[in-house]
Amino acid sequence: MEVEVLEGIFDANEIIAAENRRLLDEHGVFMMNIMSSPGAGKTSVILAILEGISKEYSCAVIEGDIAGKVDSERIAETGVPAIQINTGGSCHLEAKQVNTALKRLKVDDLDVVIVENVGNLVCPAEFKLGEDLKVMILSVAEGHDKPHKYPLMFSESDILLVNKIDMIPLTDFDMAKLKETVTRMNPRVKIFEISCRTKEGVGEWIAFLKNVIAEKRKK
Ligand SMILES: Nc1nc2c(ncn2[C@@H]2O[C@H](COP(=O)(O)OP(=O)(O)OP(=O)(O)O)[C@@H](O)[C@H]2O)c(=O)[nH]1
Ligand SMILES: [Mg+2]
Repeated sequence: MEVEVLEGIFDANEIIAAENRRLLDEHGVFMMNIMSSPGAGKTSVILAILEGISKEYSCAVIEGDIAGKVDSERIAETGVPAIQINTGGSCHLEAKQVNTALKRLKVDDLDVVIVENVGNLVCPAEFKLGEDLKVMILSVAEGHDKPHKYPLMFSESDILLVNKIDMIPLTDFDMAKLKETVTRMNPRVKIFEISCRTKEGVGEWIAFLKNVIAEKRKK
C-alpha cells in the first residue's frame, strides 16, 4: 500500500486551505487576506472597506494578532462581527485557525470575510488561508526598497495598497521606483495609492473591490 507523505507544515496547511476554499465557494462567500508589517494600516483599511461595502454585503472580520483584542474591538464597534485569533507568538495565521473561525462565524449568513493577518512581511506570505484575494499594504514610511528585501510577499499578492500617501512629503519615498520594482517582480499585481487618513484614493480601491466581489458572487 502506498504511503502518502505530507511535506511538513506547508502541505498540511494547503489541504486545510483548500477545505476553507470549498466551504466559502459552497456558500458564495468572498474572503480576502490582508497582510502588512506592523502598523502599515491593516485595521484602518478594513474599517474603510467596511464603510464602503457593509451596507451592501454581510461582512465579518477575522483578526490575527500575537496577543490582545484591540483590533477586534475596533471592528466590533462598527457592529460587524469580529473573531480574534491570538497566535501566542506565531508570526502568521494558518488555514486551520481560519477554519475554526469560519465555522464559528456561520458562513451561510455571510457574503464577505476579511482576514487581518499578523503584522509581518515574511511568514504570512507562505501560508495560504483559502482566500480569494491577497492584499498587501506598504506604508510610505517603510521605504520604497522593501520589495527587494521581502520579495515573496510582493510577488504573491494580488493587490498592493500603498498607504499613508499623505505622509510622502515627510519622507524620501519614490513611488515610481516602487512601482517599477514591484511590477517587474509581479506583473499581475494591481497597485492603489491610498491614504486612510485623508481618504485619497480609497474610493477607487473600494470600487475595484466591489467589482471583484460581485464577479465571484455571480459564479
Ligand atoms: N498619516 C496616516 N496615518 C495612518 C494612515 N493609515 C493608518 N494610519 C495610522 O497608522 C497607525 C497604525 O494603523 P493600523 O490600521 O492600526 O495598522 P495595522 O497594520 O492594523 O497595525 P497592527 O495590527 O498593529 O499590525 C494608526 O495610528 C493609524 O491611525 C494613513 O493613511 N495616514
Ligand atoms: Mg491592526
